[in-house]
Amino acid sequence: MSVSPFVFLLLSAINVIWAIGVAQVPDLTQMYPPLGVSNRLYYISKAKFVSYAQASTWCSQNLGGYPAEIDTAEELKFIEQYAIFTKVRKIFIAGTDAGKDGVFLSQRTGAPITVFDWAKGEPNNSGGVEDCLELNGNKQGRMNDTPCSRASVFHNVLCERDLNEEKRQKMKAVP
Ligand SMILES: [Ca+2]
Ligand SMILES: [Ca+2]
Repeated sequence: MSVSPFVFLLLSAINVIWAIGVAQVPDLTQMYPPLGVSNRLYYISKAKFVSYAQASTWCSQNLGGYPAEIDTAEELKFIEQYAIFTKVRKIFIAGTDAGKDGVFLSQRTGAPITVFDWAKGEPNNSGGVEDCLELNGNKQGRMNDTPCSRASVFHNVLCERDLNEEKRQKMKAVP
């Protein structure tokens, strides 16, 4: 049986502490094994949420991250593999086109999302209410536009914490 190199990047609790310097032992029963690469940490919740806002809160309360923002094609390829690994069907990531249909911006920073890998037939803004983004772990990890909040639609969330960005911000804060 061949083992993908991807599997070796999945982190144990000890490695999460080492990688991001969290003071507390992360509760790994609440998430799929976190994934670490070049000073960035990714983790998918086991909990499901009916709104993006709830999902975003979960990210910050668990390991201090935010719903993952896709910045490059490499990053997208990487987290698609993670989504496929977990087999989770509906996974929130950052991005909303509530302002202008088809123009996706990060909820956290307002920066445009420019890298996409849509599932077949997407984005379709089904029912005119699909303003958020998800990855489908059952469709090669590809993207779909999905409702940001709907009582009957449950999403897990893929969170990201970027230590490079945190370091840059710390340096900027020094007078
Ligand atoms: Ca990112
Ligand atoms: Ca859709």
